[in-house]
Amino acid sequence: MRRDAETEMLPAPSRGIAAVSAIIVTLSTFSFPAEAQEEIYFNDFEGAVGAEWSHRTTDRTPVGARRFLGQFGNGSVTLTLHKRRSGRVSVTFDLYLINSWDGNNPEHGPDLFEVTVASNPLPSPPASVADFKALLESGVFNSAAWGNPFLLYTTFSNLEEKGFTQSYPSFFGEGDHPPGSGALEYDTLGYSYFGDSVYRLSFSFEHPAGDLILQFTALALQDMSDESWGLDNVRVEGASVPEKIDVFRTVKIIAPRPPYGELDEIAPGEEFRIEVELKDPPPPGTPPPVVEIVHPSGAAPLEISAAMTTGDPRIFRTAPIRVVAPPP
Ligand SMILES: [Ca+2]
Ligand SMILES: [Ca+2]
Ligand SMILES: [Ca+2]
Repeated sequence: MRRDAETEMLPAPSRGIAAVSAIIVTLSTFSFPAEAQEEIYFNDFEGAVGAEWSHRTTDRTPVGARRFLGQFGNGSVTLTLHKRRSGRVSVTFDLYLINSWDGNNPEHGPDLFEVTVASNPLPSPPASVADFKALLESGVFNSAAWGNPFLLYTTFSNLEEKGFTQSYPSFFGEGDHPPGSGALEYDTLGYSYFGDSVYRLSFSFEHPAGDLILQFTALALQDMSDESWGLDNVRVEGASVPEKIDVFRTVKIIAPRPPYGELDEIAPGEEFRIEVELKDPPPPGTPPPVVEIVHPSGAAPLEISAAMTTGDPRIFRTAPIRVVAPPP
């Protein structure tokens, strides 16, 4: 893939430099190859649980002795990760729903589970289930303008014995499905009070660089002995390569006589170089970018494509470019 470096030239000044009088280098479309995904985080909770989790309780399932994060009742558990690049994030995890989750049943439920991107929050998060439901019904909770912070807001039911329906795989308020709809496993973990279920949930969303905070929340549950939950096999993948570099530390024109900076005037016959310094090195194996300079008159007295190379992976510099006078 070719990397382009855009340049613009200012109109010729009045002081009589005939050809190229001033150059401003913007390099606004300098870009690297298509983004790849890499694993940012994985934990199956068979070993240690680190400080990235707000709660570090673990338990083992009665059948299979699978170790997982939990058990939890009402409230939130967060995972905080440092994300080096902006771009698409993919999250996959197994949700263990233990004992008598009642789904949409209005008497014993609704038994709600929510996943949000807490590092990209709503302007004013809902304070209660009722507020959240009002937000849901307003149709704005999933606004792209808010960065799609709500990945999941739904109910689950383990109560096929009583025919209690659940919202999943729809959002709460948008569906009424049989217990266990969409489950990876049903009644496999060995819990005796109306059983259990396992859902493998995957989400993908855009997120800026910086801390990524995923928040897992249960709402409106009965006691922990009645219904609880846990997490297992949590995997987070994120962009390993930026789609576009917009992190120039400096862009300058280097010529034999000072001073030279971002904006400069260069007379015919003079040589100059363009140097770009990035804040971060580009991915290994990335070919050098190309800078293009075209005279604004369209007469193309200075039409140059110059590869930029140096020994430092963060610094690109053109070979000397000679300014020539435009044709009469
Ligand atoms: Ca496990
Ligand atoms: Ca229950
Ligand atoms: Ca319940």
